[in-house]
Amino acid sequence: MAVSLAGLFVLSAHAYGQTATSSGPHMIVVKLVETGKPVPYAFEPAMAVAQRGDTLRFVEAAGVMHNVHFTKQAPGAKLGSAATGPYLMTKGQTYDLVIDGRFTEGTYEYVCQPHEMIGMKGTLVVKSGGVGAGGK
Ligand SMILES: [Cu+2]
Repeated sequence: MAVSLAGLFVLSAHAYGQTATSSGPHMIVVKLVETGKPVPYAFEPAMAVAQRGDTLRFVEAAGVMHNVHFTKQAPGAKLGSAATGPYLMTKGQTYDLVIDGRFTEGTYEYVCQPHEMIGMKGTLVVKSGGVGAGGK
């Protein structure tokens, strides 16, 4: 009983300042798709908005080699090895990127390295996760 009450408290603290339907960490799915137009491959959707604690899940949906490589990070961000994700090859394969303390608020841009030249790119906007999301 005490444990579940504590859990509820954490959830409601996280939801502070959010809309009623937005509570707790989210799984945000970005598919790596074959579109045919105007660029043959794309991140779908091309823009994702996340908060600290969310997970960005990239899903291989084309069966073509893709990855996620950040070309722009928000000031103060320290993605480290997460700046370049592993190659995804097989349909349904996923790559999860947790939006944790490595990420600061701001705008991030990423590309798929094999398809950077043909414009396969995406944008990630990280917004404040509310209470306690401050880093140092
Ligand atoms: Cu690609």
